[in-house]
Amino acid sequence: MESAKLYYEDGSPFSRLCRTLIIDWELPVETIELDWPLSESIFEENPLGQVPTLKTIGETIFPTSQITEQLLAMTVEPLAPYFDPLADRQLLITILSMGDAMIASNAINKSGLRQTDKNTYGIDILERNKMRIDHTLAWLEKQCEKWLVNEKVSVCDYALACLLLWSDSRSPVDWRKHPKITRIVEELSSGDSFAQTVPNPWVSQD
Ligand SMILES: N[C@@H](CCC(=O)N[C@@H](CS)C(=O)NCC(=O)O)C(=O)O
Repeated sequence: MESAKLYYEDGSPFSRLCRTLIIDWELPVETIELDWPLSESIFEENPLGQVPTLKTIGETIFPTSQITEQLLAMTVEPLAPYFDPLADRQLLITILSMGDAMIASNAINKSGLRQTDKNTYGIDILERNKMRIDHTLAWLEKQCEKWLVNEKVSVCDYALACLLLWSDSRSPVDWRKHPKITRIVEELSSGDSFAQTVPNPWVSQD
């Protein structure tokens, strides 16, 4: 039977989350690396033109939150990281949305699109994204126990670690001022699935 395929890009933190889950949940999913910038053919798979994109028999799944739920559905027994979509969905989507803000600000900076004209929009987008990120991190730190969800490592911890490790090499965020978040990210970053998915700093730009 044809296996499911995950299209990913080496530097993408959203893709890294899916790749670590595939490794740690021991899933029969083939991972297919796409070059940066993504070719326009990705729009044939995903109308948003983004990775990660998961192709299973008869279905193409995105965005990342939906892919994590599909990957969970493919597991045969509960394995770390744990995930209860009903209970954890708001937390996961908030973390992933913070990631969207991080990626958007990085794209604005790297493509030279900083403000050059009068701002008639009412807010400074880069400043507002920075506030989103700072407030989300403070909110996460406040509700953190050992892990973001109780005493068990979850998909939310993995998502946060993928995004903050990405930020170190692309658009630095001062996340190390939060001790509980720092412990989570440092502990996860030394694990096998994170070691196997370290991006090449010289190849990908995103
Ligand atoms: N909200 C999306 C974000 C995915 C995303 O931003 N992917 C980036 C790579 S990190 C991408 O494919 N960018 C290519 C493009 O926008 O052209 C998700 O949750 O999957």
